[in-house]
Amino acid sequence: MNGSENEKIEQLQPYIVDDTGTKLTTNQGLKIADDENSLKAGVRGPTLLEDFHLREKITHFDHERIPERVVHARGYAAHGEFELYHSMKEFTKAGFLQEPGTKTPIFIRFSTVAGSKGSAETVRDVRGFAIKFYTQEGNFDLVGNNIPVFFIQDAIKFPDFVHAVKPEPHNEMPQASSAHDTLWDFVANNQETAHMIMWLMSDRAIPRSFRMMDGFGVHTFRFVNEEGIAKFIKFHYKPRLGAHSLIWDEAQMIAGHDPDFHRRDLWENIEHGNIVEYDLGVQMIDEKDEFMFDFDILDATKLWPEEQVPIRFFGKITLNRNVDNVFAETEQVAFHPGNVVPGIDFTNDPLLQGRLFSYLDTQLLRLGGPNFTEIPINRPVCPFHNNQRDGFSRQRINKGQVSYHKNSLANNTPSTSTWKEGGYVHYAEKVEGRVIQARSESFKDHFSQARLFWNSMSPVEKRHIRNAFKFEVGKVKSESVRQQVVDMFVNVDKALAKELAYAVGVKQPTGEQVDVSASSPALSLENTPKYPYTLKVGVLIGEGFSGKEVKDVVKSLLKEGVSVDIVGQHLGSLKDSDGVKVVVNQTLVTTNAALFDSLYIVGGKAGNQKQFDSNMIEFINTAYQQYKPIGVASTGMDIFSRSDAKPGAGILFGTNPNFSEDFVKAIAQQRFWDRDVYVT
Ligand code: HDE
Repeated sequence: MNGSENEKIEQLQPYIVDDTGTKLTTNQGLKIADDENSLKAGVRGPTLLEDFHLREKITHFDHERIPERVVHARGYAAHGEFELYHSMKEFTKAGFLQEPGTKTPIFIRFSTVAGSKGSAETVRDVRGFAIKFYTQEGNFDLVGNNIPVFFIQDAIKFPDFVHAVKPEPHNEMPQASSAHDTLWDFVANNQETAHMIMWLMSDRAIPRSFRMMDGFGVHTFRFVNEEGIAKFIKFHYKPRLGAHSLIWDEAQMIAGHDPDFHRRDLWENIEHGNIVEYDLGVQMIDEKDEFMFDFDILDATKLWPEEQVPIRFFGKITLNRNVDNVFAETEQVAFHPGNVVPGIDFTNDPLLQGRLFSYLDTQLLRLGGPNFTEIPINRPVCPFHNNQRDGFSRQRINKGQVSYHKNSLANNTPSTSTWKEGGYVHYAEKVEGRVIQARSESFKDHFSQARLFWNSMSPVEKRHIRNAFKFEVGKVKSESVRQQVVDMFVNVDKALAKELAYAVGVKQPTGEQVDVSASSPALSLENTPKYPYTLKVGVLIGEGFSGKEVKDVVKSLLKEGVSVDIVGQHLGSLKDSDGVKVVVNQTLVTTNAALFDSLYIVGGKAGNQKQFDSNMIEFINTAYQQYKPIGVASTGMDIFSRSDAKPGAGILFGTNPNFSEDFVKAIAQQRFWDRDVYVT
């Protein structure tokens, strides 16, 4: 077994088919003699109904598509494992959280929310971060996002929210974007959205990579231990590479140059054997402390500040294997927050409660009936037995006479299990009250945490949020909606709302911001860890380079795990005068500066010098405007001096004796914000 094999991968093996080197047959196994021509009465005559091969092939093709997910349609997944490093036995009975060292196979699907299945990946949106743990006690699904709060508080509003954010129904525009009238009309008229909108306007909504974003279970769940003692919990997953983001112009350029940017990044890194890791942890609150906070812990528009409730990390998530077939695995995987194991339970969060219905329901339509749990990617790795029978595409062949409980003919089996035997027993929460359709008073503060988030941002992050608001609300055609948004966000920050009012041409707001001065440093991406590992450098190179210089620099980048693309005027290889050869794997027209974290400008000669120089200057200008580090080799000085980039922080020259070391540090830093390139 290599490192990426586990019980789930083994379970999938009998279903994996390799058609290479085989004979072409029908689905009945009949060998095919002709796959080029349908059966006709005469070479130019009518096609015959008798042609079963034609009919089977076309019919199957006609039925290849299934409905895309109503939300989170655009997604990408990989296999991996979860390894427990601290026992959580004290808090939960969950079998996979008992013994340190226990490994559990996992499957993670990342997604955007609003866009269709074929939409670009670097759009401004929340990212889904759904994990299926194939535990020995059944599948546990942690169906989270990369933002810790949500737009609404009660599930009954989800269809309204989704209708508002999706493309507008009369003209189906815009695709995969919240920058339009209906979303902002919804926001202003449903002010529980305020906190989440602050996150959506922030850099969190344009992650650099699936490998570099936080994950959150969002809802408050429960851990319950063997003795039946419960704690409220919130799940957190943190990437070991730190959480990093794109900047808006870059994200927009990437959406055009490589709409598959995020999946390509994940797929390539796993293919290259690079380490993709996150730590999994929980925040915990004792049952007795339920009402100790100035927010309601059942309200999914609120987070628990880490400074108040620290995260206890207990295990490591690793992704290490790409799927064999995206449809069979990534598309057919069916997540459901209701898939839990003993020791993990729900709370009365009204958003969570609605999800417990929705996910099962949606799979029935999407996967065509109740047997979707038998699809290989969805099967648990532990045995499963019950009296459910039949339905479309049933795979199991259940033997015997009995398919009911209780029975005597099969000795009352399959039989139930007690809590001690691993049976799922719902937490015996005490409930009382009147049946009522209402929102708790404790859910009504929509602005304090929105302001807490704003207070926690660095000046650069605040600038990005202001710009995002100006872009998004600036796209809204209705002046009344623009005014309502300005009047709403004055509650969060007066200066922000005033600037927005000016930018979107509406009256200055008259309200006041809420009186909250607290901040939570953990919310700022400024404080995230920074490493050079797996960041991508484009080496812009022509003929006549200094072989030794380039070789040494590239070697030191590779040593730190930096990924390098050699970008020339044409594909093939280039040689310097000492015979050092480099193989060009991208050209200045197949790629773009936005797709790199950093550039190394080697410069040199090319067949069409004028074009080579002007393409290189465009690359340098773009990287410079996007605040990226740029390394300049001795042969690159001339072209660099002809660009708009100016020497300063994050610009490193090969003539400096510590160049390689400093360049690697600058790559890890990723951005050098003090360049005077933007005013807005
Ligand atoms: Fe989902 N959500 N959701 N959601 N959600 C779906 O299930 C729904 C919510 C999330 O990669 C759907 O299989 C309701 C919060 C992820 O396959 C659907 C409500 C969070 C994914 C559905 C929410 C999420 C989904 C669409 C409000 C973060 C993708 C297809 C009550 C904690 C999973 C499907 C994947 C997918 C319903 C709110 C995360 C329709 C009704 C909050 C990551 O069932």
